[in-house]
Amino acid sequence: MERTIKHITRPEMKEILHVQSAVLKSLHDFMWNENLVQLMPVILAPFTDPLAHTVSESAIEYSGQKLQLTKSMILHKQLSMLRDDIHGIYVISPNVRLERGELSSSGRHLFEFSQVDIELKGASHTDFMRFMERLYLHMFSFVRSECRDSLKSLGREIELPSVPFPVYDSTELETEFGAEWEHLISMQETQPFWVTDHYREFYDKEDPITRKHINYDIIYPEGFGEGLSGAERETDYDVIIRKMKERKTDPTSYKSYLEIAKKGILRPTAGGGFGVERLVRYLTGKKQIQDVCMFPRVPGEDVVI
Ligand code: ASN
Repeated sequence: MERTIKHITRPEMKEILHVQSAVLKSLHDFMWNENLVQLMPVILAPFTDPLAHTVSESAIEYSGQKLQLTKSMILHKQLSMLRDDIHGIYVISPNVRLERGELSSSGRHLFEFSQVDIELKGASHTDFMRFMERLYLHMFSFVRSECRDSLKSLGREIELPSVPFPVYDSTELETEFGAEWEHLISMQETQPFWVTDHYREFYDKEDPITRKHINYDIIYPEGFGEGLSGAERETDYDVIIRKMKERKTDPTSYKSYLEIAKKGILRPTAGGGFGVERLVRYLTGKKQIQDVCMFPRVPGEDVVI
């Protein structure tokens, strides 16, 4: 218990929370100016993001229904776009991903974290990439000017990234750097950058001719690693079904999502989401993600409070 009390009361937590508050204030200001509306999160639903990697099952029984704990709001973002009168939305949602305990020492995994998820109607991947670069510049500038003292006491300087961010192709990086490409390129770079074309979940669009995945990540430099993932979305029912089969995604829990997709009314959108804690970790220069959370949920570790 002493360790927990020490963690909560450590002086730098105040400076870190100050930076986090500046990130969120500048986020909301930006979205307001861009005329995006904010959704409230859902934490329980019949379906959630299948994710591209395996995590332990997290679902509850309620009133005879099986409800999944949200892993990301991706499919709900997509469904909210059925409305004609909304051109873009964002949501800050808790994501529960019961990751393997071995990830406890990665410095960047939590089994519960907060994701800022964004979706833009009719946007292409490049529209969304430019949108995110403007948002990052806006947040970084605000943090730099409003959190001068906090950053100084944390010993961190933030450079404004140049735009457009550099773009790399994941296959080319793998050829050049091998399986550990993400970490190696992150160590080399000095500003956030994009990595495109990842084999992932069924909802990320695939180019029908080249079969390239029209998706992207933002990777932070200095070894901080992946911070955002997103894509243009698959809207064609037959393609969704084929991709679910290829990925061995059990369609059972996706029944209502698939019924809607079958009507052919899913809109072309592009979007993505970034982890709040990972962004704050990068901006404050902390090695361990638990250092930026008041109540960290570290994979495999006991939850004390
Ligand atoms: N937020 C991501 C997206 O919009 C999905 C995820 O977090 N897995 O594509």
